[in-house]
Amino acid sequence: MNELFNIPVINYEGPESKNPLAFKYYDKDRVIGGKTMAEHLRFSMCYWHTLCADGTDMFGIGTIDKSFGGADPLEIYKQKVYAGFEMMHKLGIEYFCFHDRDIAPEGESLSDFQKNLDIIVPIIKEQMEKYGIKLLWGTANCFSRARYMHGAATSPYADAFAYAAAQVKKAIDITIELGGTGYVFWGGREGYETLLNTKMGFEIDNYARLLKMAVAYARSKGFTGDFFIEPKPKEPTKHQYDFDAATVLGFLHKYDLLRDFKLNIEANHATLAGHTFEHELRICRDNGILGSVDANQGDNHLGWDTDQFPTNVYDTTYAMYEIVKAGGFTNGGLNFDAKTRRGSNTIEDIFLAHIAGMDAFALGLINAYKLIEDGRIEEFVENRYASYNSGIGLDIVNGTATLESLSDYALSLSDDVKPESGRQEYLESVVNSVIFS
Ligand code: XUL
Ligand code: CO
Repeated sequence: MNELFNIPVINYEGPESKNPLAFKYYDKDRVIGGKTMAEHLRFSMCYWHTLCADGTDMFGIGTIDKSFGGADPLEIYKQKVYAGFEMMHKLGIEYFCFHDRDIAPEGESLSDFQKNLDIIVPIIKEQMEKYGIKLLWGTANCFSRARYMHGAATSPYADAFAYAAAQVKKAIDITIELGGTGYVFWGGREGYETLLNTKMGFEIDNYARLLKMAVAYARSKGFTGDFFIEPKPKEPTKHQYDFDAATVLGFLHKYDLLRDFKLNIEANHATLAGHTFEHELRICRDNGILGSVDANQGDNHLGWDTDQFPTNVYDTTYAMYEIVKAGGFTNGGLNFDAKTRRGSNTIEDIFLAHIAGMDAFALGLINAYKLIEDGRIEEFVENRYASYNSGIGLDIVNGTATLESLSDYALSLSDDVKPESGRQEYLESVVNSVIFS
């Protein structure tokens, strides 16, 4: 089959290169901390933004044609497969992620949709084998259609729940068929607008019911990968049930789902929740629930999910610091849940955007290791908590201290407590001196 894009395979040329179609920092075989960059970063292309989103927004129609030469719906989705695999191959991206609705036309009914999926999935499989590209995770889109306007698993209408279950079942089948190592739940419409019409507790119980059914089904079919929940606040409902990592952690505890679920942290979702990307990753690291990452960035001046390609190197540095400290990815990776701006409307822009994102994360990885090797940040943090290594602090940590013993201790202090400076500005300057050395 002829190539669709007149764009070469993208190679590493180093920081001095001025070639837009080359990596400046992402050198896939470079070994850092015992693993290659490719093994650390596990880049993934997202099907929906890359192969489906055409720049449509609420003020205007699309600005880029994503039919890739196809004429009728099935033909268009076949062409998307070829386009996607050519892009991944040329960019050296080894993984991809999809929603059911991204990969095949929905047709007129659920059974139409499933037939269409059965036509497209073998083509995807053949391309995966041809290029050695793997599936990171699959998911079902249970949020776009009107049937889900009040939620899917959290809909007041049992038929919507059942319809979502059918989609999830099929998406799990496809994920298993394609050897995916993860299955994602992003609670698109799982939330509410007003308590005046909502049984919140019942809806959340139902959400857990669907997740348990999904786990039981997938495990019975031999799926050994991870399930991921992707937290997000605000969009599209006013109160999203999976608001942020800490909220999801509480949910997983309550419904005893921690054996099967980890989190998929998206940078722009973190910022919408009023957190930094690294804060959400730290919650995961501290609780052993880091699963995967949707790599993108938001805009400080805008309050919505802009899904931009990540280029802010401070963000990628702090993120990679957390990811490396958490032990790196097992079944997850860095999925570019990101789209080019509406005005960046060429195929070349899509390549340039991925190059920018991959280079930004390569720099983040390099910087994270520099910070770890430098050791000053970690040493400072360790020393800051040193009072818990002995004496009364150790008693607190050991559990031997009581409220009474601590009260006696505090009363015996001859002077007031004198905490030391947190030296934030100094630490920020250390980061700069390490990064730019
Ligand atoms: C929406 C979002 C989704 C999930 C998968 O904000 O991030 O695309 O990643 O459903
Ligand atoms: Co996402």
